[in-house]
Amino acid sequence: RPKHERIRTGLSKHALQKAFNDNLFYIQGRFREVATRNDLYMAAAFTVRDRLLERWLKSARTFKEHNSRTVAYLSAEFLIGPQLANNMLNLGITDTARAAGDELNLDFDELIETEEEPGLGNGGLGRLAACFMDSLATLQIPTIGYGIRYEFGIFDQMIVDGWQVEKGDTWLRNGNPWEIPRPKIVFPVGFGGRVEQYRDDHGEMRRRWVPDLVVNGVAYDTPIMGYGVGNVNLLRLWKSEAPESFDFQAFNVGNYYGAVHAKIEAETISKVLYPNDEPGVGKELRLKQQFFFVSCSLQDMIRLQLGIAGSLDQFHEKFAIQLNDTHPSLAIAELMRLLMDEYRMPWEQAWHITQQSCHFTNHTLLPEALETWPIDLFERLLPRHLEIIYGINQRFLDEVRIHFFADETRVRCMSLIDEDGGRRLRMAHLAAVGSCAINGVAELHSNLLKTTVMRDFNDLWPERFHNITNGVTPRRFMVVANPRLTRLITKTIGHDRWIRELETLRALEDYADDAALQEVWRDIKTANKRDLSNWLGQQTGCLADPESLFDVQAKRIHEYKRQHLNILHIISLYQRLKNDPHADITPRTFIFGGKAAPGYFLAKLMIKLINAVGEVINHDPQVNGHLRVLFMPDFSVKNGQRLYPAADLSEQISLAGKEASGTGNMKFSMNGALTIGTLDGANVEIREEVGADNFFLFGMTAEEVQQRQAAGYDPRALYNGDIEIKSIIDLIHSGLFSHGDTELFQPLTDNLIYHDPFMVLADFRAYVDCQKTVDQAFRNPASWNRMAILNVARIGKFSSDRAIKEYCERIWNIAPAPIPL
Ligand code: DL6
Repeated sequence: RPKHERIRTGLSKHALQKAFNDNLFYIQGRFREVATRNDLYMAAAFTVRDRLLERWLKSARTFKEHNSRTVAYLSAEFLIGPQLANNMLNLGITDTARAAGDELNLDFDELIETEEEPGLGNGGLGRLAACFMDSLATLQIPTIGYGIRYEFGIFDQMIVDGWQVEKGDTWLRNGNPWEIPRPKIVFPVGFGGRVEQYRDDHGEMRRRWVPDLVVNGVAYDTPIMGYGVGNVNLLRLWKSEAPESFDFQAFNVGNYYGAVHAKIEAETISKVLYPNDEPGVGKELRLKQQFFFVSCSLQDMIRLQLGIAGSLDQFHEKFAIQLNDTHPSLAIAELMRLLMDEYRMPWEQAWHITQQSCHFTNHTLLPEALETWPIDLFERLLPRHLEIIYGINQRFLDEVRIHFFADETRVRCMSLIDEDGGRRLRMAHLAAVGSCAINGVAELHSNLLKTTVMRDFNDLWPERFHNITNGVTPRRFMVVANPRLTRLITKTIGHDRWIRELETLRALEDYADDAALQEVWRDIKTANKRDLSNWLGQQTGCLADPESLFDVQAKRIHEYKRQHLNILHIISLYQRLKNDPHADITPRTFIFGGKAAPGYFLAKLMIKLINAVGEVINHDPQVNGHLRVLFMPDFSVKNGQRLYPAADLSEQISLAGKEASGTGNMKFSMNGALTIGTLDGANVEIREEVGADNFFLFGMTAEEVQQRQAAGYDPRALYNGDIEIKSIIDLIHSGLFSHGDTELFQPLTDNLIYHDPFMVLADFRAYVDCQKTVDQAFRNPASWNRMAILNVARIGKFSSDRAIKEYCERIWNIAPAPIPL
């Protein structure tokens, strides 16, 4: 082989060094003496990327030759996190690269730290998609992840005077070494216009869409490498651009500003990621985004299938399309349109192919998050799709009428169109009707899905409903995030197969009582806590004592997740210490992390309250040896990787029935944090797995929540009847945490006293009592460490590898296509 090829693909230390120097010189155009940190990072990233490319092309060629069945994972969000460390791990070159870097006098950790992460998601849903991409590649399942290449991802969060301040996320400003633009893979996407009737060449009457705006979607590809295998999959994200013809037409008629405006409008589509928990925001653009990426992705799949098979008759055998929530559910109408209008398929055949191709995952039962679109807006943007949806609805409702025999109430409830108030299109219904499988993301959530929001659908098609409990990748969230623990586990159980077979961690159970292991375990935790404390000290100016209990709640800030329940508990401890400075309380550091949607007032006020309480407590010499409250700014995948390994206690305290699954709960537990949690989402299954003795349970069950609400929940009675609750809320109200301002937090305190939609006060007593048990438990390091070891030993079920195997077997009917190394 020619020498330059070896330099691009070789895995030896020498090859890596040579490639690094070449990339710095020839790609970055820099020599070492003047190279910036970013230049060095880019050279390292290109060096790693080169090594992925060869395997990627081999994978692509093999899949094409074998016409392998392929998963098309459609998701409006992919929160993939930093790529450098993860790709080195998956390639198996971490140690060699570190040694190569040392010899070149490079600060390896600094290079990894330099990487800016693509924040192309809000939280759980987008991160799940990324974990699934990792597992799909590792399990050798041919996959294309399709999404949007947002120019601005989730905002960067700063904390100014205790408030969240949003800063634009300019993640692309220094270049993105992982993506490869594909200017030749480009598809037109229409909007607006009208539908025409015409007679085709065979004399048949047909309908076609004549949009009045067309934008282009250009592909940007990121290779996704499996761990320890030759397989590399593809993440294909679409960027919107104006077609060139566009400007020329306008220029020709002398409309220069019109041309510029149209260009900007086209490019706006992939400009910015929207928050998923802010009702009523940016509606029209969001609908455009959804249609844009779905249409590009389907046109791409059709191109691939025609290239291989020459016909679309077997499209559903080639592609298993997974709709990640309702955001891509327009795929159902668009695939129908493409098959019928562009490829002249009859309705029945197009419907069969569409329904057999599509599968739908629901990620939330919160009514405000269930997407609906006003019909008039939808019709204005997608008139032909509305016609098709009416056609689907008519046939579907005929089936409903016959199945439920003239039950018009069901017809109204199940219709794709909500006729109450303004007419709206129900996206979850469209997704359910157009998919052959529907799944929830944890046992409890899937059951609630079947008995509440999708009850009628479950009555009609019980065989379509499944549960696939979420999972997360141990590669990123254990091996990359927690190298100390990784080494200890491997040494203890004598192999590193656990990294791809997480269930084998069970072998750790045998050592749970081993005093020597418990001690090393604790040392590692303390070292991780020290690292976090140092980092937080730099960020916030406030240090934490690594010997104290690190009590962490990191997730989106939302009322249903109940960060305010946590704050009420902190204030209760503060009160106890103020009333009795000798009160016997285990020293604790409370750490919060998470972003609030920019327009979600109460969530932003919760952030302010956390910081305000922290400011008072951290500066009160009477208590600050016991309590600390820190807010980690800008929670992200990267910052999460700092938190999970350092937590002693993981706060999973949502109101039962509200958190579909949660995945942070899994990440904490696999790093040896014990959970304090309600019976919500995947907490239920985590507790089953790790054992009730190794989990701090409190609070109402989902059933009790329903009963209590049905009986008429009155938070005022709790406020008036429980002197501790009253004194805490009154303390907030008194202005103690707001420099005497008694109004600042009133929206929050009033909300708790008069509405309390997420029953914080109802669960308060149980939570505080449970925290007392935690306090006692932490005083016995041997038994605490034993519990932590057992958590890790029994967490195997929550690997995303297990989840993906279940999707493959139960939903997609797809087998691995191994690419030899
Ligand atoms: O399934 C991934 C993740 C779950 O773990 C969380 O419990 C759930 O809240 C989250 N759902 C969303 C919903 N967004 N929308 N629409 O992010 O999904």
